[in-house]
This record gives sequence, structure tokens and C-alpha cells, in this order.
Amino acid sequence: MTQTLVPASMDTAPRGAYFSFREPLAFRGEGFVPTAEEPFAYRFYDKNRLVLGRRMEDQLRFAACYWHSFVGDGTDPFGDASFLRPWHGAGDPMAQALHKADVAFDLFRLIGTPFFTFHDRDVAPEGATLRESNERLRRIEAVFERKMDQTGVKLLWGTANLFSNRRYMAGAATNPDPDVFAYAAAQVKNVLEMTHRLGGHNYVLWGGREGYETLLNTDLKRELAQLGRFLNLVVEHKHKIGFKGQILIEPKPAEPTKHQYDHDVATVYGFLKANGLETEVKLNLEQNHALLAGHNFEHEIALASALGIFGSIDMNRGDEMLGWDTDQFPNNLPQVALTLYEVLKAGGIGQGGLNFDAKLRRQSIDPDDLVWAHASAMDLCARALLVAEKMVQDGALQRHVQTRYQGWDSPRGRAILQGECSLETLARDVEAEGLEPQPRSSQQERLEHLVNGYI
Ligand code: XLS
Ligand code: NI
Ligand code: NI
Repeated sequence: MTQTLVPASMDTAPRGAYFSFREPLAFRGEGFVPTAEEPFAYRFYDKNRLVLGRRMEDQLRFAACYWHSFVGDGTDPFGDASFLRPWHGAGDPMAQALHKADVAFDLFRLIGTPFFTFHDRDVAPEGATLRESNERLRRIEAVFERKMDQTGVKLLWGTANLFSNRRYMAGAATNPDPDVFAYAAAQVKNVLEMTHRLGGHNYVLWGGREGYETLLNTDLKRELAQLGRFLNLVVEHKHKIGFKGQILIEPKPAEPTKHQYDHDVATVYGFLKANGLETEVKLNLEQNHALLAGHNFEHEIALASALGIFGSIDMNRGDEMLGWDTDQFPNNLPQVALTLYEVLKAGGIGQGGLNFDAKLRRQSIDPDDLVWAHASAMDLCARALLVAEKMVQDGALQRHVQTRYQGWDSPRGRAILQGECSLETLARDVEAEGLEPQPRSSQQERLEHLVNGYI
């Protein structure tokens, strides 16, 4: 039915290749030597290699994101567009959207990402009314259906952009005006349904404007209640339409608003609990957001896993010297290895994936830079996964942790946790036994040395 919405010729018209790479990048192993004909091949990303019993492709579930790679134009607060993509600037916006889709799926084919992610406004231009915006989106959806069918690329998640348009400047769900809440709800309904029809594995909510600048104009208590209601509506609708994907919140402490309500894992867990949603909603964690919240990525993953709400990852990297979301492609092997070690300890990435929510630097203006950035990041993650596999298989780290806590398996440890002790009985026992705890080394340096050995 949707096939008739866009004539096939519109999205298959030859436009000339955008990238100088023509064939999908191959896996050639660690001995690969680049040549002029083949400047890049995967040295570690061997998608069929088994890692702890699962294909590497299924352990990593890479996704390329639409916004940074095809919408981003290199602007920064002080500079105009530097990328000058042919689908940017003046021109028929729908024709540009179709051109963009062609290039996007060509990139996915070249680098071999099994998934992609998008916001509604990334893929189709906003219309004069929500109805018109939705119609445009529907036309792109038909194009996506066909391209996904042809290439086998799947949708990791969809999301609604509830932050760019000025109507959202004071928030979407947390806006003082219920009309804005209603508009945001209508937008999310549409994108959630689109994500469902496209077989998306997750749906993400990142609350860019769900926060505030100053308490002088803000009723914080009301805004939190509004946000809770909004999330309940999303979960209700998910069940109503039979969407089996995960609903994911993406925590971030600040930027664009100063105080964002979805600050970090701990904060979001409290929010979910308060709204009875801790079994319905999980988290999409981003390296750069963890850093901005004063945590490392491993902490956020481990905490989400301990609380039963780990869902997916936005794989990027922040600059530790800058206090904003620089969204760089990952390239630090030990850092990514420790991240993936936590993912493996959490039981794997599950229905989530590793989404490259990462952007080229403003001066990386060549189309091929998109290929290099993604492919290098994929190979780096693959290499890091192999390091993490060694950490798991060797087991020395895990054994150390087990030994460190083994006292809790003693009769006293068990009795405490099972609620069989009170302050009184504990005090009595300590005195009666003349108990004096014996400190033990936690051996951090030895463990750090072990980690370097795996790398
Ligand atoms: C912004 C967020 C955003 C989400 C999707 O900092 O990372 O890109 O991933 O809305
Ligand atoms: Ni993100
Ligand atoms: Ni981000």
C-alpha cells in the first residue's frame, strides 16, 4: 500500500556515487596492509566470528545515526555550515530528503552496519502543520521500507525530535503550556507507530528540553508530574499497538537546558520508581552524557544493569577537557574494552545496540570521512570486544571480586542480609566475641596491571 506513495524512480534515480568507496568494506584480518585500491579493510570486525557463543555482529549490533551523519552540517556556535552536503541548503526539501536517504543507505551498505537510528525531523522536513509533517514522514517511511528490504538494514530505534522547534523552547512534556504537551504527544504517537511498522527494536526518549534554566519561572513539582504522565502515555500506547520493542530513556545531565530531569541512571531510576514504570522502561546510555554527569561510562552501565534497566548504548566519546557533548567517534581501546566488559557482565546488549551517536569534526568535510569515522570506530569496538572476551574468559577479575565479598556467604553475612539481626544483636555479638575486623588490600594496581595485560 505504501509503495504507491513515492514513485520508485524518485529514490532510485542515479545521482552519481557520493563516496569514493564503491564496494562494502571487507574483513581482511590483522595482517591487512592498505593499498591505493583498498585503503581500508576491517582487521578485527569479523561479523561471523563467535565471541562468547554469539556472532560478533550480534554482540555489537552497530547502528549509524541519521542526525549527525546526514543532517549535521558542521556548524558550531561560532561558525556556519562547513560540510555543504548536496541535500543541504536551498532546494525542494522532499527531493533533498530522498537524496539524503539514498546516501544514508549507501553508507550503511559500505560500512556494513546492521542497524540505523533516526529522529522524525532528520528524515523528512517539518511541514506547516503536524498533519503535513506526518504525511511527509509517511512518504519517507515507504522509501525506508523498500531500502530496508533491499539491503537487510534494520531499525535499532526511532525517536521524535522534541527540542529543535521553538515551540519546545520551554520543554515538551514539561512545558508550562498543555498545548505543547499535546503536540509532543501527537508527535511521539506518530513516530512510535512508524517505528513499530518498520520493525524497530526500541523507541528512545531523550528529553533535551525537559529541564529548566531558573527556578524563578519554574514549578519543578508540576513539571515532574507532567513528565511522569507523558511517559505513562507512551508506555500505554506501546502496549495498545503491540510494539514489542523496548522504551528507552536517554539520561543526560545538562545541555541544552541547565538542569535536565533525566540527569543520570540513578536519577532516572528514582523517577521510574516514583511513576511505577521501572519494569516498563529501560535506558539508552551515552558515553559523553555519563562524562557530563561526572561518571564514567562503566559506572552508568553497571548501575543500570544492577537496577535491571540497562537497555542500549549511544557509543561516542567526550573530550575530558571540555564540558559539553562533543560526540566524537570512539577511539580509545582501553576505555571501550572496559565499557564492553561491563556490557558482557550485564548479560550482553540484548535488544539494544551500539549506536554511533557521533559526529565528524567540523573540518572533516569529505564524504569519505563518514566512511572512515564509522569503519574505524566499528573496528575499534570489535577489537575492544575481543579484549573484553579475554577478561571474561580468564576470569581473574571476576574471581578477585568474588573473593573480596566472600564473607557475605558466611553465617554472619547471610544472617544480616536475611534480616535476622538487629542493631542490638549485632552489638551484643561484637562485644561478646571481641570482634576486630581485619582490613585486606583491594589490589587496585594489580588489577589495573591485569587489564593492561588483556589489551
Ligand atoms: C543528545 C542526544 C541525542 C539522542 C537522541 O545529546 O544524545 O542525540 O541520542 O535524541
Ligand atoms: Ni544520544
Ligand atoms: Ni548526546
